[in-house]
Amino acid sequence: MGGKLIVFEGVEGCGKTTQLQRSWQWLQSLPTSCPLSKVVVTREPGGTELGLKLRQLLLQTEGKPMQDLAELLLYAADRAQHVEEVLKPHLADSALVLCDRYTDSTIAYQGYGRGLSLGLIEQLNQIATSGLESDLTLWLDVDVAQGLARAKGRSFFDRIEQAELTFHQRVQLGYGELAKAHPQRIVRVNASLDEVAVQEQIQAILWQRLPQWYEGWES
Ligand code: Z5A
Repeated sequence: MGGKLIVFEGVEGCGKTTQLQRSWQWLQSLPTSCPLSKVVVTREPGGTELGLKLRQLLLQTEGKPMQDLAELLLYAADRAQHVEEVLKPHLADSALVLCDRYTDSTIAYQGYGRGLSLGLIEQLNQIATSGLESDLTLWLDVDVAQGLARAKGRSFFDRIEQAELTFHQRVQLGYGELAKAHPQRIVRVNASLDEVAVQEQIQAILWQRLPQWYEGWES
């Protein structure tokens, strides 16, 4: 496929949504001579119409607790729809796709966080994506307590944010292990700094990758 998939990952409050938007603005502002056909923003869960319904189910706080396996399968269903409806068509159209969370979230949250089988999750990720991996994953690494404090600055807490600190610490450990296992695909960003300093790191990383991806790109 001609396009490239860049994923933003990290624990709650790491600032990935903020940085994804800033990156999108920066990429849009590059001179038109840069050979980017288009830049698309999307997310998981909730990047499609079906996904928005699944997102509501996944993040709701009322009702009986959702079983861990049911949660895993709903994330997989969201991803299967998203890959076919959004990611593959845009990548086939040579777009640069910026995606808020993807397969590593499932490994970190459902695998390391909830303790579900990593082998099972890898199988499900493979089925849901038909093997589509990110070209680059930016792991916004922030201390769990610092991230949660940022997230708490908001007016509501969703179901997962109410979970205990140790859960988020296991998720964080998961991201660390993933980064060690995939050093070329996953690049760590120090997300404990202010928004501008975090964006500067991301632009430096993209500035290195873009010429490797797009012929005729001059950095
Ligand atoms: N999940 C899962 O379990 N398994 C899966 O497979 C997938 C997802 C795909 C929803 O994801 C949930 O889905 C998530 C994991 C689970 N768990 N929860 N809850 P989400 O990405 O939609 O929600 P989120 O993780 O809570 O992300 P968020 O709310 O969008 O937060 P964020 O992207 O990390 O941060 P932000 O919105 O950019 O910033 C948060 C606040 O911090 C905001 O007030 C900013 O102004 C502030 N901020 C941002 N950057 C900074 C810096 N650098 N300094 C200070 N303050 C900052």
